[in-house]
Amino acid sequence: MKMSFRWYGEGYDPIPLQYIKQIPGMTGVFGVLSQYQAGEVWEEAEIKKLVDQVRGAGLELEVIESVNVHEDIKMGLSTRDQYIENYNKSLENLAKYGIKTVIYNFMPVFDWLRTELAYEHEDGATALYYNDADIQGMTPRDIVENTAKESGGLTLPGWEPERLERLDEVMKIYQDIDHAKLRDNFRYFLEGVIPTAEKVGIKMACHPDDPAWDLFGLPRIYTSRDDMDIIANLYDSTYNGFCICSGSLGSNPANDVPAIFREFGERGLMNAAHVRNVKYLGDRIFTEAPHPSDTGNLDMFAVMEAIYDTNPDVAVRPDHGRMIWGETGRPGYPLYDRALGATYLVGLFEAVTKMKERA
Ligand code: DNO
Repeated sequence: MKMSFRWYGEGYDPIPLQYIKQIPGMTGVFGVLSQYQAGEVWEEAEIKKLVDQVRGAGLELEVIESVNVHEDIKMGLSTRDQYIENYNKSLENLAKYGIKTVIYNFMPVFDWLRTELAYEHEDGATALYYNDADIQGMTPRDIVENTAKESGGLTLPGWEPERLERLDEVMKIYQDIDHAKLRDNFRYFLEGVIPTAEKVGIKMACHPDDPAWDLFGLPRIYTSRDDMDIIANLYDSTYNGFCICSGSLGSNPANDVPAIFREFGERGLMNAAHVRNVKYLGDRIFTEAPHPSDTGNLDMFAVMEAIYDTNPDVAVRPDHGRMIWGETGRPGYPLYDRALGATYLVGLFEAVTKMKERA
C-alpha cells in the first residue's frame, strides 16, 4: 500500500511538503495543478515543476487528484469534443512525467457537499457535517455562498468561483438530464478518454458522489455497488476504474463498504482509495469521524483487509480530517488529524499483513 496525502500545491495548500514527508509511513502525495480550470490543457512545464517539487521533497507523485471534467461533457453539449481532446492532451502530458493514476469525478455541478464545515464535536474538534433537512430549505446558490463563507478563503474542490458563475444556466440545462442521460454522457466521455489512458498507461479512477444520493434534483450515478457495476460496464477496461472512497459510499448506511472494496479490488478496478470514517447521527445526517473504527460507523480493519487481499500496492490516502489542536486551514484538509489517520491506517495495514503472513 502506498500511503499518500492530498496536496493542493504551493500557494494553494498551507501545508509544506516537508511536514507531509515527516508523517510516519508517508510515501507520496496525490497532487493537482490548482491553477487550471476544468477543461484546460495541463501544460508540460507546469507538470514538471510540480513533479520536481514533490520528488525533491522525497515523496512520490504518481497520482493526480483531480483532473476535473468540464461541465459541458457531463451535460453532453456539442462543445464536449474539444474538452475531451484537451483532457487527452493533459493525460498525454501527465504520462510523460511518470503519472500512473488520475482521479476524477462525474458529479453534476457540485463535488462533495456538506451543510456545515465546522460542526463541533463533543471534544471541541470540528468536522464536516451533512444534514439533509438543512439542504431542503436551501437553493444551490445558498449552499455555494455558505460554503465559500465557511471555508476560510480557500476554495474547496468543486467550488471554484469561476465555475459557479454559470450556476443558474447549468441548473436549467440539468432539468432535462436524468440518470440515463447522464450515464450516456459518461459513456461518451469514457469512449473518448479511455483509449488514450490505455495508450499512455494512466489508470483512470472515478470518485463516488458524496453524499451518495441525488441533490437539488440533480442525478447522481455513482452512489452504490450497483452503480459501480454499471459504470464498469460502460467501458470494459481496467483503465476505467475507481477511486473507492469509504466515506463517500459510507454516507449511505445501506452500502456495505468493505464488500465494495473487496469486489472491485478483485475485479482489478480499485485504481486508488480514500479511507476515512463516518458517524451517522440520523437519517441522512452524518459527521466525519476520526479514522479509527470505534469512533464512527465503518469497519476500517475490514476495509484495509480488503485492500490487502485484493490490491496491496494501491495508493491510499486518509481522507478528510477534523480540526484539532487549534489548527486552522482548509476545511477537511488539516495536517494533524489526517496525519493521525494515516498512521492509524499504516498500523492497520501492518497488522493485517503480519496476521496473514503468520496464518
Ligand atoms: C473530497 C474529495 C473529492 C475528490 C474529487 C475527485 O475530499 O474526495 O473532492 O477529490 O471528487 O475528483
